[in-house]
Amino acid sequence: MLDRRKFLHASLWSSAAALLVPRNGWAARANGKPQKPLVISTWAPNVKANAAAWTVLSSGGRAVDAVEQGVQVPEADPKDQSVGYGGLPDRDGKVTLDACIMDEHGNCGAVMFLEEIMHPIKVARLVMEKTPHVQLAGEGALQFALANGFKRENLLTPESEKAWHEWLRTAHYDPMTIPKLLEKQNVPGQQNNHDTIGMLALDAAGNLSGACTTSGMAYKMRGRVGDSPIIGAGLYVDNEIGAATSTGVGEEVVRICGSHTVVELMRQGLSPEEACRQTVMRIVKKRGAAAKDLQVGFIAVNNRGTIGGYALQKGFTYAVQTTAGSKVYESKSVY
Ligand code: SD4
Repeated sequence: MLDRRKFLHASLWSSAAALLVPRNGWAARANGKPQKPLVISTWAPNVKANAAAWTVLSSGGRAVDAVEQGVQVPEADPKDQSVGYGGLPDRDGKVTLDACIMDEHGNCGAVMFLEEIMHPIKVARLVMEKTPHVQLAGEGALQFALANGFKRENLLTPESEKAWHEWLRTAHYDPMTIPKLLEKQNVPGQQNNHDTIGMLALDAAGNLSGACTTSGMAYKMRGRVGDSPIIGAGLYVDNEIGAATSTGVGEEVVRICGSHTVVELMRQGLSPEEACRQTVMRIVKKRGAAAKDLQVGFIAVNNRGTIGGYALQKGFTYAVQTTAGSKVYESKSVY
């Protein structure tokens, strides 16, 4: 994966697009018709994930298949230290994964605290389709994956192990200092650790789905589960209205049922960007001055293909692909 800073610098067109394109109106405005198909993901480097989703969407496939395909790109990328293989471990040096998926019918599945499985999103989909449950965790999720033909793999790369050993020198957990530590260590491809992929798609039939997958906050306590596999927090889809997903400090997102809140605000008539902004502002209201030291970002799409995003801090980006091409946006932010 490209270094994020280099990626943004290299993609001059992307920031130009961000300036030229009205963030609220780009996708849906053509002839007043819904813009579809469409895929939107957290973080600029996920243009590659969008491209994988696009192969499904552009051939008339279902949104749920598109997001499942798309998020497997960072899951399998050893250089992406926030998702799947190569993810930064917990404080005990173990890579533990969280993922969920939700389709246009409100079906959903999730795995959390899952170890040694490269593609947690595929296991989440099987939870959705093959079990009477929504969520499987830890050992049970692993057993379910193995029973369904998944292979155990070591997901801790030498680079992530090295970063963990560096962290152990202080063993101080602070989500906002980890990015600085990684920069100091010059870990390739890693500018900050808020890099969960949340992906939302609107297919040619007008149906919405979403997926979210992560290795969670680096150096978290063993057993910690964030927002990403929690339906309503890290992801929510309502085919009548729209869909939303999040990245950042999961505890803050869970406290406000973040993605569900975004969708409910869109139901009240807000644009995706304004719904994301008002949801972020709930964190500001609850946390007061402490919000200045946190990062949370949301992206959303409504069922007409209008997109939006908003974050607490500067630096949050999102990637969009439509029939008009691929674009990267820098999100507006509170601070
Ligand atoms: C979590 N939301 O586990 C995730 C963190 C994140 O890249 O976005 N990491 O809280």
